[in-house]
Amino acid sequence: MSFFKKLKDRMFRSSDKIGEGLDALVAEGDDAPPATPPAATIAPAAPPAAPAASPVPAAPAPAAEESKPGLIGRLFGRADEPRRVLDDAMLESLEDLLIQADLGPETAMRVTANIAEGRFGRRISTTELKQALAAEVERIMTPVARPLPLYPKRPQVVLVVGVNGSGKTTTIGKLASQFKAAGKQVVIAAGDTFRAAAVDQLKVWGTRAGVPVLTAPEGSDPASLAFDALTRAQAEGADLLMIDTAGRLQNRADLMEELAKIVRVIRKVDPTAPHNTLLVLDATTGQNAVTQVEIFRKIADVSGLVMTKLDGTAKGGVLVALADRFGLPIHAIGVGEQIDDLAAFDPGDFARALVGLSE
Ligand SMILES: Nc1nc2c(ncn2[C@@H]2O[C@H](COP(=O)(O)OP(=O)(O)OP(=O)(O)O)[C@@H](O)[C@H]2O)c(=O)[nH]1
Ligand SMILES: [Mg+2]
Repeated sequence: MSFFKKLKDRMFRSSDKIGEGLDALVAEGDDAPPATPPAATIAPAAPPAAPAASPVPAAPAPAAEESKPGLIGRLFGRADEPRRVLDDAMLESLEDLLIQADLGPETAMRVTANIAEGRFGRRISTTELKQALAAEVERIMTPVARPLPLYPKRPQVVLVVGVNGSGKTTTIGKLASQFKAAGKQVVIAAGDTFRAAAVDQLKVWGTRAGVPVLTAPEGSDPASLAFDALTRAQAEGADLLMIDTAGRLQNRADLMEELAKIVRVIRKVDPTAPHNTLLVLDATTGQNAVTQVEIFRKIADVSGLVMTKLDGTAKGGVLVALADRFGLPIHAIGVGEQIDDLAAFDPGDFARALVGLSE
């Protein structure tokens, strides 16, 4: 199965939400009788008077070959597609739809304005609208789609931060497995010394990935574990050290101090560490992810994002808001709980999956 197919299948809830929303949006203002009996359309055709709400005159009648289900129409398979004049009312509904899909008000407004440009007053089909939206989303996402950079510096230290349950430990396991498969020597430090279960969970992932996990007794200082782990990773000539952390955002001052101390202490071993600080975000939290980025950028020097749980959420659109607002690199996306359910972020695939377009 191609990755696009997998992504689209997994992101079905976001895709459905936006895709179906766009279908309904166009169908509800469809101003032309369908070429086939009405049974073929999902929504009842709107009365012909609908475009009267438009403050601008309707676009000139479409070319004859467009309105007839002729050869061209059949070739492109769109003869029956509903069309609607892109007017103010439709743009407003589009903006609302994008806000509901978690793109956030500012991004939704900008995207809507860009879609209006050059198309306002024209009769637009659902496919054209989806393509325009996908192009906008892809344009926003392209600059941030960057895999985790690998430096010649050994060991490269990757500090992984994020709120409770966002998927830090799982993501470390998945990343470790990918880097291991790519021939890198990886070490994991179980810096979440707060809970014994967290250490056990990381050990399971270490075994799955075939990567050593360095641990410390429950309740011990995560900074001293990080120090030991980096010293050992250096001695062993490891390529990559990933440090897991606890995500107790309930107590921001504690967490801030804990992360700052980890950084301070590992810099005694390597003044350039950490080389990356990955913020792991849970897509199901929607707009809350925006707040999390703001907070963690203050607490830690976040260098990139991983968005988890894009499978089975209708809130995947928040990734567009994050890209538009912060421009932080998106290194990978999580689309499931298994070891190979972490993918490089492909802006084109993501955009098409998000709006419900096929490959
Ligand atoms: N569906 C899905 N579940 C995920 C994904 N990533 C992580 N999870 C699940 O989310 C839950 C929390 O993941 P963890 O990796 O334990 O999260 P954490 O950030 O380490 O959590 P704490 O250690 O409590 O701060 C687990 O049940 C994971 O299996 C994903 O991409 N998709
Ligand atoms: Mg964890």
